[in-house]
Amino acid sequence: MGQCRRLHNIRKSTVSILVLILLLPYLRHVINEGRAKLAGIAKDHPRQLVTAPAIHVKHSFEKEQATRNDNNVTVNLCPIVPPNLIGAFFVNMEPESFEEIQKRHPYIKPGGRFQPLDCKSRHRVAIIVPFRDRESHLKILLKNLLPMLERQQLDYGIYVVEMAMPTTFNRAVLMNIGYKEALKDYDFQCFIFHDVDHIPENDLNLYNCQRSPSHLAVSVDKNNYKLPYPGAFGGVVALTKEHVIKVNGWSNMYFGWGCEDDDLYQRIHQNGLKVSRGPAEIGRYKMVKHLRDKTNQKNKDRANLLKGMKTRMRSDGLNSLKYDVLKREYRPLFAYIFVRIPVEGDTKSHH
Ligand code: UDH
Ligand code: MN
Repeated sequence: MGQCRRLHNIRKSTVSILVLILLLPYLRHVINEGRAKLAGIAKDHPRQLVTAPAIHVKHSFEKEQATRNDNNVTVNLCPIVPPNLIGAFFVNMEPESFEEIQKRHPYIKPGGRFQPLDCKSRHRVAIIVPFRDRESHLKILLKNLLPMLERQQLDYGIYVVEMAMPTTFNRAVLMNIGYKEALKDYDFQCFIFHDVDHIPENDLNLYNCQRSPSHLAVSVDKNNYKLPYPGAFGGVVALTKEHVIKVNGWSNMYFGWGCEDDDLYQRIHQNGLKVSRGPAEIGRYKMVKHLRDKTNQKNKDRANLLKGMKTRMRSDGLNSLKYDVLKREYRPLFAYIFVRIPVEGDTKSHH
């Protein structure tokens, strides 16, 4: 009897273990969903807005006053919290022609300039996009970004800065050029330096500037929505005009891939500023999948350049920027600036 009972128990436990093993994937799924819900992230269905907009709201340093728009009609300053934000939105990764995108945004002016119609924006923002041979990425970006910028009630302009071939790509120098060229058009106060392949997923990620420079691309799908390292400053960052001036812009010396963003991060800290970051569930991006570009190979010198950044930062940056503008066009959805930059990287490599 005792033996039978033991046998029965063994059978019973074998059965429950089997059942457990079979259920394991399902249980894991339930736990993950629970976790995701807690974090405000759900995977395959529309994500609900669980975080109040107030978290990421930034101060306005301007006086609240009625003013006049283009048609000379008095309008009020836009509300501090834009009223039409929707939080997480579905990203559409299919490229679409610029003409189709333009049709949905009839209020955008040549050069990709926009202002809210019924109120005066609190933020004059230039979005600087470093670019070479990524037209499909640009289409995906604009398609998803423009509606979000409008909902955020920004007074914005988009600057696509392309580097002429065959020089090795230099992302940072294009950022500096975008900054300078944008200021020739308008008194922008805030600069969003934006990789063309980073597609935002949440409109609570406000494209404006705060007292501190901020890292906006906090969680990117290619990094499993995790910050790759604590000092990461890649993808999309926001700096005021004053911040850019204070740090002498970006270094011009990083030809090829890597470390130019870390250099800027260190410039910020060397100049007594700090980087701020919003919550990961808001600073979410999808990166368009791509291979390494032939003219943007890993920069073998990047670690050394970064090591010497402190001694160079006062002389290498906005104040040493050299470039020729080959084309400057106010296209319907963005200002296009085509530039050639002197190839210090190449001349150096001859020695
Ligand atoms: N960019 C261009 N054209 C280029 C190179 C870079 O437009 O030829 C710009 C673009 O805005 C891009 C940014 O520079 O988003 C950063 O470059 P990247 O996207 O090449 O950098 P990332 O770190 O990729 O994403 C590095 C190569 C990864 C290869 C992965 C293979 N699985
Ligand atoms: Mn990329």
